Amino acid sequence: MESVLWYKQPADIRREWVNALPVGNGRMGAMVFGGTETERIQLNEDSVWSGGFRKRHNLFARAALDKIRTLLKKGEVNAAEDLSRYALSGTPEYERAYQNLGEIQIKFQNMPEDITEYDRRLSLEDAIATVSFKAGGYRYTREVFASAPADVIAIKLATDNPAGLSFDTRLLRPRLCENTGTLGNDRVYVSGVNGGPDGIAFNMQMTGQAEGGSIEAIGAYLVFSKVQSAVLYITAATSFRFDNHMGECERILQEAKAKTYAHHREAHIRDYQTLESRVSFTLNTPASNLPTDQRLRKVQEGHTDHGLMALYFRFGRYLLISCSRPGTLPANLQGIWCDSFLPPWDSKYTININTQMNYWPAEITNLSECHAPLFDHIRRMHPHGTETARVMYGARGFMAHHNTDIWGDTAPQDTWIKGTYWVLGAAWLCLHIWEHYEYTLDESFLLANYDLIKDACLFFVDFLIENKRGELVISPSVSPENCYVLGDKIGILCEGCTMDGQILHELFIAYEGASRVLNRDSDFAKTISDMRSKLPSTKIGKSGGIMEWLEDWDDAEPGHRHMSHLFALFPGNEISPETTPALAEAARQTLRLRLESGGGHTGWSRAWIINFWARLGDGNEAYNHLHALLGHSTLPNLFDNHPPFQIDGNFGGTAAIAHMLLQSTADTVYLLKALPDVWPSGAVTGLCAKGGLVFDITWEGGKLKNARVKAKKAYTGKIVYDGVAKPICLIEGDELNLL
Ligand code: FUC
Repeated sequence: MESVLWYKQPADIRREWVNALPVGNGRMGAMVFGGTETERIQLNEDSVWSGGFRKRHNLFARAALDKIRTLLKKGEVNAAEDLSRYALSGTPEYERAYQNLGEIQIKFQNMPEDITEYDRRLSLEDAIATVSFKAGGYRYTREVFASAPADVIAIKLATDNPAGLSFDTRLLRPRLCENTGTLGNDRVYVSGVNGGPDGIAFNMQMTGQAEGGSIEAIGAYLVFSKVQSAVLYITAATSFRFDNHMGECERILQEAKAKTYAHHREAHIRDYQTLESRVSFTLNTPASNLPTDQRLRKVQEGHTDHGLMALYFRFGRYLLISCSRPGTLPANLQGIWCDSFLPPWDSKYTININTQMNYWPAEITNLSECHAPLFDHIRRMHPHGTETARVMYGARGFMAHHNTDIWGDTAPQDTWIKGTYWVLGAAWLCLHIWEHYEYTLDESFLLANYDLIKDACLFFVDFLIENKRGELVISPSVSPENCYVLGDKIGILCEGCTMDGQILHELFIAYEGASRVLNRDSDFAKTISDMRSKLPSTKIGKSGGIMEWLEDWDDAEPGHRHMSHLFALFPGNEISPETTPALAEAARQTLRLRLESGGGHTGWSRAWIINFWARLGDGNEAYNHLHALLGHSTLPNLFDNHPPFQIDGNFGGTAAIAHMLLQSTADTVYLLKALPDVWPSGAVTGLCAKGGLVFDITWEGGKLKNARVKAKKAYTGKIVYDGVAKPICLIEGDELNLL
């Protein structure tokens, strides 16, 4: 199995952050550059954001809503858009930004310049980044890992040079830092408050241990002289979680130092492997002896490298394990890895697809617990989202617009008509609650989060209006983030669009399901079911594709990266070749048209496209776009490239590979539905299906060879392979071969 990212040179210290290798324990992240004279390890902590929570509701919204709706009804779209900009935008318009925490700098003394046998790698087997080289005839090694059990970044440096290793190291925050200094004779710290008096205060600390030689704390430096090996432990904490965040750092480091490095290393590997080893994937291709960046370059030149695809899949799971663990904040636009103080889109949560895409691999690739931070965050958003619903729209229930931040802010972000006034953020996020339930059948989880789904529905009970055809629609609405041709004008806002109906359909189905499972609120469920029957349905337009709006308007941007009107194909379930063949064919046509006009140019968009083809059962197309994802939208360290780096494509691509091999609805599992011809043999273990099933599958000569299923819960349904359905009925704990 592919297990390592490796390179023959350090990541360039000045520019090439995206060459550095990521480690993370969910809460803290580090990017390892692997320099020889100096080492730089850039650091993140998930709650280092700028500024506190603000109420940003536009108090003119409620009064303007009817006027905006009337203008849209009368076709005065641009006037409706202007009024929305004035009356619906947040005041102020921006949410908070995620930020760089800082970095560790290590400066080696008297390091000989004749570097040979340089090797930098990240092992996905044990989640340890290593650097190794020879200088002056002696071996120098370094390893870095982010331990979840010990809550630290751990670094070990060693040499076989009898003269030992001498270096100084410090923690650095290049901006927005208040204090730095020593704490005793083996610890240094950096602290500050981020973004004004109500901002998040942070503290980071580093302590060291030397074997042989000496260690001394001077100024803001730890100075190591002539040591045979040295260990560094780094941690950080903020006021987001702890009043005494400095004390928290102290406690963590004291506990870290009380145990040996070997103990931490072993505990880390055990912890990581508990999650990682659940799934394996191999395409039986010969192992490559090329470094990862060279393999990627070859793919960019058009060569195939199936092993690199398997590595990409494994890396996607590695990233999710490393940036989203129970108790942490959810993966943001960059997961947890961010070297900027003003990152692209604030590296926050864009919830009109990107955050959701981050979690597409969570259930199917057997990382269900890594999904938990998203649920915690929906809970964090809930009080703000009920206030936004009430204050801005005079509605009950829970809503969010197209972004949220560390505080769970739900007021609109930007004054950007194509994105800002979209009201389905909470609705789409709540589908993840239902998805988690469908995979795990965990009723206590569903009960604990039932109110979120219910309140997301309640908002639409008050907010939807009837259009001229008697359909229940959102107004103002937008099909993210596209626009349409309206005579000689371009329109963005409208009265209902296809995606609205599709998301609401899934939300209402989810709610009705939850109400049934938990035996609650049958009257309200009836209201929701009645509303569902009045939602606009997905229609086929004059192009033969799915209509993006309720009128058959032309796309003003036919190659747009968002394919919102295919939501029902993926991640939704309403369209499939098996249940709605005509709509599935129209979805194909939509994809063709979008792609002909240049669609799929961002990493995440390409990743979505792979999932669409997988859903349509077209493995060869899925493969072509997976190849394009690696060839056009992947950085040297295998991070997804929007451009710039944005992690959603990694997760969307990982989920897509899983969906090529296995897909499921509540009572049907499809095996190898989108297996490309160029993957004739392979094996995958540990993929999950809805209903609490776990599968190990092997195939040969392009045909299923074996499928073993384990039932975590009782299951009645069918398994479909090659168009043939086989009914199965399993009791909890059953494990059997299907062929
Ligand atoms: C949406 C996308 C952009 C980008 C941003 C973070 O607005 O349309 O491409 O991914 O989110």
